[in-house]
Amino acid sequence: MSIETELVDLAAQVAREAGELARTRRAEGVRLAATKSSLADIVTDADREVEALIRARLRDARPDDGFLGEETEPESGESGITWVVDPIDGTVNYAYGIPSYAVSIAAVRGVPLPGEWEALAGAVYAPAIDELFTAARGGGAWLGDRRLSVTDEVPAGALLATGFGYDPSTHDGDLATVRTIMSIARDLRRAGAASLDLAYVAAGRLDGYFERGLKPWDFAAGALLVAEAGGEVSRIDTESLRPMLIAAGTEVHARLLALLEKTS
Ligand code: LIP
Repeated sequence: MSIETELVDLAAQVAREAGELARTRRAEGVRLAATKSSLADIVTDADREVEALIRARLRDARPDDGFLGEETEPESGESGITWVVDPIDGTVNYAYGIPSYAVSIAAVRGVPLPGEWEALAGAVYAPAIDELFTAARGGGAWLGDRRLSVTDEVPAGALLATGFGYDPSTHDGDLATVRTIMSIARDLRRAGAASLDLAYVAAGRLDGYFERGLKPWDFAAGALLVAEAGGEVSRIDTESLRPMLIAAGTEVHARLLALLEKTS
């Protein structure tokens, strides 16, 4: 068995178990545990409990790997592989009871920094609708047993998704970017979970996605899904505090990149 297959099987198994815990806690009622960068940037007890479960399962299975998660301290490992984890991506949706949230688990090799790491495997699991997206490097992207492919033709314009940060002072600039991007769009979606936006690009449910200021755990797994589904993923303004991530099929990616480079 290749390392990529071993890692994606483990990611899928842990994502499912973690997703079931998140779904159960949601049904029981969610408690706000704390706020982070702003009042809008929340963490719930479930976020912390789910990350603890994921961390424990991965440590039991692969004790020499590193861990980089949204809610706990990073840990380097000896194996050269690091797990990049968002226990509940779409936390605000989750807290409000909107079913658009996901467990995102990726395994990367090398320095665990975007642009330096080599993504080997990823799983994005949406427990509320029981959809598990997976990808292993070189093995394609999958929704269950259905192989995924990005779109390439957008005769009516591109169906795009984006998101906004928790810092209200960034909203004017992001909305100005949206205004520019609408010149190539048929419509825009703002679903609130980057990992699912990226999974939907991989599945052809969206023609493209762009967002500034994502954290590594928001996109580590979803970016691999898009690449393995034949799409392109790039980051610009990487020296800024809020790099821009772009993901789409080749034609829409080129159009997005041309427009977004002008606005950066
Ligand atoms: C969220 C992202 C979303 C973005 C939100 C937030 P979280 O991650 O998935 O795309 O627009 O601002 O960053 O905080 O739910 O893990």
